[in-house]
Amino acid sequence: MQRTYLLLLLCSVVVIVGGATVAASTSTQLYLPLVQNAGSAAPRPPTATVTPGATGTARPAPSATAPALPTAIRQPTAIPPGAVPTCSATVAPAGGTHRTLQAAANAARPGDVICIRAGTYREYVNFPMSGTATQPITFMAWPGEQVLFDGSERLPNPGSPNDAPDLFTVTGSYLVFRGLELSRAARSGLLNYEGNHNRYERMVFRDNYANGINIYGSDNLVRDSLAHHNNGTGGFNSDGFKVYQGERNSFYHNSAYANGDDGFDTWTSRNNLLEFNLSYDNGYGRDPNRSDDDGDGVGFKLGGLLDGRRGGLNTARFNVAFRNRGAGFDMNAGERNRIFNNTSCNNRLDVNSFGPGGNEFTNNIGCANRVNLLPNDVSSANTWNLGLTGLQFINSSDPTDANFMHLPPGSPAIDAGVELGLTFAGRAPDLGAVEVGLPWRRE
Ligand SMILES: [Ca+2]
Ligand SMILES: [Ca+2]
Ligand SMILES: [Ca+2]
Repeated sequence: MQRTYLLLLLCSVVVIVGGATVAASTSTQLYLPLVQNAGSAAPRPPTATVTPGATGTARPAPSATAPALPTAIRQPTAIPPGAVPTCSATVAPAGGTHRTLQAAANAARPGDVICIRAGTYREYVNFPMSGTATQPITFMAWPGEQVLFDGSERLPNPGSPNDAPDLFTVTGSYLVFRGLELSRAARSGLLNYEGNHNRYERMVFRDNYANGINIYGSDNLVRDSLAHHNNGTGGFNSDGFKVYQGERNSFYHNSAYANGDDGFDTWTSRNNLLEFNLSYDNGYGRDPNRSDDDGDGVGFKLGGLLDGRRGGLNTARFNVAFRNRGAGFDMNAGERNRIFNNTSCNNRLDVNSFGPGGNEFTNNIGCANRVNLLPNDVSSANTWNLGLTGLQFINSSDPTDANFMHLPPGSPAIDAGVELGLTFAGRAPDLGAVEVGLPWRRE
């Protein structure tokens, strides 16, 4: 009991940084909103320094070696070969309608479909144009072709990571991006800055210095996409899928792995929906022999507090967090999140909650039943409530296996959940992300 109290106390530490009250992990609080198109006068990160370990979640002890990370995952992203789309314009290195995506974007009008042929493109692209609700502008890879944007010709700025450009900067709304691979950016692969109602489908964000994709704005959707090895800044700001601020952004069927900080981090945004996502092996910086470049390593981080903006009211369901350096699910000073039917295994903690609380946890599997909850969190029908330990899975070691974290016949977690108004099979909902009798990543 005393131990629990001490943990809660530690996790509730609030630190004053530069006059602003901050209660969250160090990895994100130093990252301030940017003014776009500021040219050489790009804003600098705040000068305040924070001692690692002094804030928010207790950081795990440095690990001598990061786990061996997969370099490839079964590729869900490429657009399968098929019918040739009706294209308003084409982009191709050897010259379609345009040789650069920027030229095509500049000429695009609502309703246009810009088709991009195979190749490696070396351009940083701005998207200030907008479609409309009924006539979005689509930028898509040609079906069956690999379209790679490589940002390595511009260099990151290790001493001041925000003083570097993002590969794609999206300020427009009602845009659709499909099947594009964004890699090796000097900062993030894609910055959705104040753009709303944009859709990102079958994208790959990899090997970028900062985040894979970083969203400011509302009502955007990211689905069927990968974010991996975005790890240049370690704990500073290298998340796979990041929302900095905004509301009602949705993440479906995405996978995040081997990112330097967190797999998914909704920071100070609210009312986001995360469903059927996989997050594993996050929290290890680029150098496997150093731990001082490693981040928090949270699978799904659902809070954030900065300048009075508090994250929360997010819904996370049917997600899997596995083998992350930190907690599988961390409320990170967020409030009133709804955490339903998730699976958290082989993480430092299954769940970590601190802040004002009021979160709901229902039907979740925590393989170790190691959870830090607040007194006003509501927790029912989870493995830690039911005393279920030693759960078995058909596959519990390979996140790319089709049966990963699937319950075998006879598991005590089958039909052990309570009804939440969501689809289930059998007599009752199962515990965890994968309902026996239904595909995991269903619509
Ligand atoms: Ca983060
Ligand atoms: Ca490292
Ligand atoms: Ca069931």
